Amino acid sequence: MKIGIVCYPTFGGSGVLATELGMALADKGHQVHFITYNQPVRLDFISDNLHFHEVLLEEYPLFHYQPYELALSTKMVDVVEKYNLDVLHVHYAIPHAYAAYMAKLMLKEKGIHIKVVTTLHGTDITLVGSHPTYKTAVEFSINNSDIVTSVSTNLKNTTNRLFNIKKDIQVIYNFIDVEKYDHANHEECKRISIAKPEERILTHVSNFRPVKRTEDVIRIFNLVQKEIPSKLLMVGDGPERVKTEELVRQLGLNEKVIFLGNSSEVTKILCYSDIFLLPSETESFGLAALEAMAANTPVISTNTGGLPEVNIHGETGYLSDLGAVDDMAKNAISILKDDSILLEFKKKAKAHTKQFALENILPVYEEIYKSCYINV
Ligand code: GMT
Repeated sequence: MKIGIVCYPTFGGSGVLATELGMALADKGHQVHFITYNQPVRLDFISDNLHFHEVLLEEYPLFHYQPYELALSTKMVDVVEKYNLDVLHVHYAIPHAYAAYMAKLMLKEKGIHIKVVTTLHGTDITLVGSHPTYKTAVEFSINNSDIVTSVSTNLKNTTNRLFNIKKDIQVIYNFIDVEKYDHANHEECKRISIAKPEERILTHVSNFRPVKRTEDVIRIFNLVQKEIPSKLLMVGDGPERVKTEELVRQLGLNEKVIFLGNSSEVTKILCYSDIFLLPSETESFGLAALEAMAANTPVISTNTGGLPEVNIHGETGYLSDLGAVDDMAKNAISILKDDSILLEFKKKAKAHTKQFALENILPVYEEIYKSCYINV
């Protein structure tokens, strides 16, 4: 099939998932067209059946804000027409679902009937989408998508609670390529370059937005390192980074906390890790936690949003209430203090990821695309 994928091309989870999906579909012989304002960060190759179409914006003195939705829907129309696409799959409702609806209307005028699949990822519903500034348009674009999916049951329920949704939302969990992590663990894991043999390694990966509560990460680590010799790797970048680095200085942890910035080497970094910290205010799914588990890393997280669907309390890690820094530190210590306990959690974390394996989830998306194709 010929599939158009619209996403944010950044390090955020929705962009990562959309890119991995596109690459896996291309691998299976589908023709995939990414339509975004930059080449997606995880898109590491372009091939015969993997294309990237850049949405270009025109400067004009009258524009205080450039009309991205207009440029995006114009580009969608062009690409659907030129490459005869079968379906448009948009990730993150704002503004992608809205722009796709406009593209669909414009194409209809030309006698082309394209179906739109919208995948809800999280903050497009919880933090941004339900804000009065956007709510009406988000609700409209969800209700006017042909198929709507969400990445967890919790997100589906939240969407139905916050909006007046008139169609069924299908839950399709995020996925990972489990083998990619096995490979990194065996061949490229140079733990010794990060920590001394007796030190444990804790890791956090995010885009450092307030919702990630990166200062809680530091506070948890501060308590852990008092009991267990350890290092903390902070991967990613974003608005909270300066504040978080300041807290590290205040607590005298400069030697123990390493800020790595944005990285496309997350798989390699995770292979060093003994614990992954994710104390988010909310998390519709927590793809970063799933990636950590695939790399044999148990997760200490909050119990918010869809996290309990991914991280199993007492098995793949532990869940705590939002802001319960002491509890999260206590849980991390209970895993890290003993080699055999740590090994047991590592094994169970890895085993749990099998149900989120690419080969189980990809056919579900293919079925959805097929149903669009048949029902045009
Ligand atoms: O929060 C992020 O890291 C980025 C954000 C996005 O939309 O790019 O992530 C959301 O989508 C991910 C992929 O489905 C989920 O795993 C994240 O849990 C979700 N983030 C939140 O709900 C805060």
